[in-house]
Amino acid sequence: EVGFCVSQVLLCLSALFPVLMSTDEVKSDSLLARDCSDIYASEYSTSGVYTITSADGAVQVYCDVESGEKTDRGHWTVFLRRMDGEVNFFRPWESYKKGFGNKTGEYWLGLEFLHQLTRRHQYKLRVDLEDFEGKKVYALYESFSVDSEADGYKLHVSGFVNGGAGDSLYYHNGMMFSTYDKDQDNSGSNCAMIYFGGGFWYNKCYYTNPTGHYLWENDDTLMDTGATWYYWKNSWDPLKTITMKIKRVK
Ligand SMILES: *[C@@H]1O[C@H](CO)[C@@H](O)[C@H](O)[C@H]1NC(C)=O
Ligand SMILES: [Ca+2]
Repeated sequence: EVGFCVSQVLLCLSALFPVLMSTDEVKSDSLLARDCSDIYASEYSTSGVYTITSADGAVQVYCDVESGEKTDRGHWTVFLRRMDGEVNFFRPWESYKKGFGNKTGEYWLGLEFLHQLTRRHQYKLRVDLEDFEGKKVYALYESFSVDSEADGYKLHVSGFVNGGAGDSLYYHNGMMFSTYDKDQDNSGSNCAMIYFGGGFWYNKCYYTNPTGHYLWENDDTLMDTGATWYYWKNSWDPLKTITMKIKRVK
């Protein structure tokens, strides 16, 4: 039997691993769903931009090794970063699906990639916030996943742990994703349009709008449209930095 296998390697392999041999399955297999944890395994020790593999090929991403408690450091794959207003976030569905921006600065990683990662493994979510006085807080969610495009890239987030930021995402749990050209929110109008936001899991409309206008300090005229996280200070003040990052649990 062994001798037979040696001469018929492909046939034997396909009998042993039918899933791996089917090209359709390979494309969506977890083998191709990589994140910063895989980089970490091959020894990186500083935060920065790394190349990981996705179903669509190589993707650059910012890996964060600084966040988290001592026992919980590293491995964070950043999927949203706001820090200086250099990137325009008022973009259409296609952009939010595929990702855009500058991996050393502000960017959105892409909904399809988020879906491909979170459909195969369990992830947690961490949101880091900083205000213009340099104060920092965070919110942690023990579970985070994003449904397929056919299901509107619906958000599932639970297991809130308060790092001082309060829970602004509860209101967005179970919502589909919306952009100005794809209204899947619960509002009678179009949240992305009326607040000039980017794309988000808008409800009716939001308690956080991390893809909103980047505003330096508080400008009274535009205050309600900024990149904000309401439950930190019970205010709509814009924030200096917002990053959303995920980490594989298992
Ligand atoms: C990317 O963002 C960083 C930080 O804001 C900036 O220094 C750099 O010039 C940007 N690169 C490009 C190509 O825009
Ligand atoms: Ca609507």
